[in-house]
Amino acid sequence: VPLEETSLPLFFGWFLLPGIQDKVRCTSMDFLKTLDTLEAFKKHLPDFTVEAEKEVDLEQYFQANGVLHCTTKFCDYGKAEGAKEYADKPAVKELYGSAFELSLSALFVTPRTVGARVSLSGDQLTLWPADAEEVVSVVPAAATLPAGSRAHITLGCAEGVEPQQTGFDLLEILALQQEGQEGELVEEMELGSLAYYGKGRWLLSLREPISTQACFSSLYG
Ligand code: 2AM
Repeated sequence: VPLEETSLPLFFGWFLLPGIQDKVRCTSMDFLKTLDTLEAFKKHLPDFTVEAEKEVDLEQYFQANGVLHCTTKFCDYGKAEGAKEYADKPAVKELYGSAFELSLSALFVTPRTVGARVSLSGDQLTLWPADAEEVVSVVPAAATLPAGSRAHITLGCAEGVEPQQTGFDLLEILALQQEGQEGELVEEMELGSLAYYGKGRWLLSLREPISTQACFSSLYG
């Protein structure tokens, strides 16, 4: 592999500081613990798992992986399209190593992933790649969503599921909302309102967004 390819990271993103990582993980665990005991969840269990189980332990179902972060640009060490252009952006160079406050506005669960939606501020959008929502082959309506719609933190994936799926799952839910489907309001929980979007897709809109400190950096892996 030529050196210029390895000089780019696996990805750029905001990495949550250690203390807040624990808080977000705990909030996510509490949510999963509550969700799988709800009658509404049990009713929709066949959408969620193909196996004819009566119950699913969501905390076991999803595997956590690595440091919590919100990917901005996946570079694949330079092999991904637009990687070099992104790394050369003035905002990326200037803000590399800076601290940010990310706002987590929702938690979502699907049969594949659990994640947190990140609502980016104007400043933060300067670090967002223009093509992040151009994934029409996976989520047809995604390209019509505003920039930053895909921003998320992967909190866990079901066995055999790649982390990039989390962003697709979020875009799918947002595309449904854009079409005017607000989801079926299932329950007012302490954290916020829980809505069901069919096919095992659940969205908890947080009453109080979770503000998380994060450092803009990159991972070489
Ligand atoms: P994630 O951002 O949804 O968690 C390393 O694999 C990181 O890069 C993960 O955080 C992963 O998903 C993200 N990632 C992997 N492949 C990607 C792709 N093709 N596009 C965008 N992000 C990707």
